[in-house]
Amino acid sequence: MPIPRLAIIESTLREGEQFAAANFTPDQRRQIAHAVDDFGVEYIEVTSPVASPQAAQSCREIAALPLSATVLTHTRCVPDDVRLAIDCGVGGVDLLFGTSSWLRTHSHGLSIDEIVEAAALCIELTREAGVEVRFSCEDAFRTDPADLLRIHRAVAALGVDRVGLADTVGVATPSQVAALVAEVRAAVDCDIEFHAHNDTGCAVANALAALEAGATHIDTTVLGIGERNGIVSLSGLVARLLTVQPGLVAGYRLDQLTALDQMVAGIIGLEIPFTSPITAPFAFHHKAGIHTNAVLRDPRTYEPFPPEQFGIERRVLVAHQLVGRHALRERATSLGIDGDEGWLLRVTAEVKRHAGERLLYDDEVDEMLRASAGA
Ligand code: HCA
Ligand code: CU
Repeated sequence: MPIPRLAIIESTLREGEQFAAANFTPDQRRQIAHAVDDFGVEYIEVTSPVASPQAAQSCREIAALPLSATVLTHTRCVPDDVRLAIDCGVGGVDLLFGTSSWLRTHSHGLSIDEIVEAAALCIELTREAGVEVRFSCEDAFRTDPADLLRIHRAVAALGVDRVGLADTVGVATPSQVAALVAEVRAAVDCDIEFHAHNDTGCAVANALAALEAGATHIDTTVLGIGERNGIVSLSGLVARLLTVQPGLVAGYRLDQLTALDQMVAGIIGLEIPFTSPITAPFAFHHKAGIHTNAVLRDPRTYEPFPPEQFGIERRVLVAHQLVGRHALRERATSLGIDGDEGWLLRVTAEVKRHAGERLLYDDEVDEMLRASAGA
């Protein structure tokens, strides 16, 4: 069954700020808000205004920007926090509560009924203000499923726009996510949001499992930054969906993804991780001769999707000992150099010999092609 729809809740300005290396200035927050808005996300989530006077100031500023996305803020189920959030002018309030026995014992000590009671008051306040309201269970996958369903049914009956499930410590497997989201899907009529941490490397896979089971909203951050090693990355979600159901991401400005990742990487002072889908510096570099031969004939052989849609050029690497003659032929042709098959075999052997001995650079290979062609 195709996934009926997707809305991205871009949380670089909330979950992303919880990343160890992220300390955004007000200017950087505005810059990020504009960039993810231009990319086309439906929602931008910002840090709770309760966090600090600066957070409140930024929340007001971002909420007042001329953005297409709806600005949400994260809020505990505390009436004064909700009042402040609404006063900041946001378009929606993301309420949350820790519902696992871990958090109920070691964090707030409340029973399920008390959680629903606290939520009810805040849901009412938010609805009265005429803005969107979501209620999410923190640590949903270590919460007794009967408790989770009871809470979600209760808040859905109180009129929330969305219920949320957070895999707060990144322990859920795709099949667990599919099963629990399907149970929630059957229990409520409202939208379902999923928030996945990446502690075990399953965040993106879990997001897909959630969507396939009926979730409608996925939380992302640029580069996946967040608490510990973060959550679903925007580029990871885009890559995942592109091979499954490209129509779901066709409306986003995919050509801006690399610049977006580069911008946030620059702000936090880190490189884009080499494992980052789509935007990693070598994501469309091809090396081994056995691959490059096929790639040069038809790039679909070794690419999940064409790089051109992201404004990225594929590269076929030639300065290494795994180089194949087809790659060198291509390189020579691009330099306007021609030669027969014997020449190609000789120059291939030469490149391999040099590259086996030391690090070789592209311009040295170009020089070998020129010199041997002229010889
Ligand atoms: C947090 C916890 C959270 C909330 C997710 C959500 C998590 O940092 O406050 O709002 O659904 O991972 O549980 O990010
Ligand atoms: Cu989180």
